[in-house]
Amino acid sequence: MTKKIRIAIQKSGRLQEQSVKLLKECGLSFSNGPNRLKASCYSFPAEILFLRDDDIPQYVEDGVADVGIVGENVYIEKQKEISVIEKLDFSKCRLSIAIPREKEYGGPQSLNGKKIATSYPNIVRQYLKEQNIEADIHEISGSVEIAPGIGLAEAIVDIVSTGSTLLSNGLKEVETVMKSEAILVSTKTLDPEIQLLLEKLIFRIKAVNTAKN
Ligand code: PRT
Ligand code: ZN
Repeated sequence: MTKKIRIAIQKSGRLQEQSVKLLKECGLSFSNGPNRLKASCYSFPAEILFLRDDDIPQYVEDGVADVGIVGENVYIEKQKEISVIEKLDFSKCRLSIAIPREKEYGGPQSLNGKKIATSYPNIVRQYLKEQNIEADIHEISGSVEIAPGIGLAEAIVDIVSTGSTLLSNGLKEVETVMKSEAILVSTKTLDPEIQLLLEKLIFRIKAVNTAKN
């Protein structure tokens, strides 16, 4: 029996639709009902695993999935021993610092001694270290944008796409910490048969993305 490459994608959320679309454009057909955890492909030796995006780096590091599609922001935050194979050109966003609109911004150094709320503590810690800033990181898992309004923090670091969430919460974007887009990640060492399947897949992804640009 030929081996199958196991591909982890987001179960539901902002990455889901385009991850499915990309794989389908690469000729991988599978059914993705709302309650499925995995699906077999009819047309390519692959199995699709549907997971929360936060769990994908761990599954790939453990080799439960051979490859996965995640946002670069999640890849960097999770600090797992996995390889970045390809940038995928969708789900583009940035991780930015924002402060209350009425406050004056005096550069990164003005964050010294402040409280920063974020769902990305590792990325923020690294940024503060590089900038030589001592600030207090307050980790929260959702609705980060409400933190300044309720007195939990003086600044936030969160994902920004159009900026409308910041605007409607009375915040302004003052600094970009990192840019992000969807990426394909893989296990560090792959079985040779799976490696060949991955190379086929990468070839198709490149062809699909070149045709678009
Ligand atoms: O359930 P699961 O854990 O799988 O999903 P999730 O809720 O953690 O993630 P999801 O689906 O919201 O986002 C998945 C990935 O999409 C992120 O990790 C980013 O790489 C990417 N992405 C792209 C975004 C956005 N754009 C985005 N706008 N992720 C989140 N947002 C949110 C942001 O948190 C903020 O609340 O949208 C709001 C800002 O958007 P604007 O347009 O108002 O600026
Ligand atoms: Zn998530």
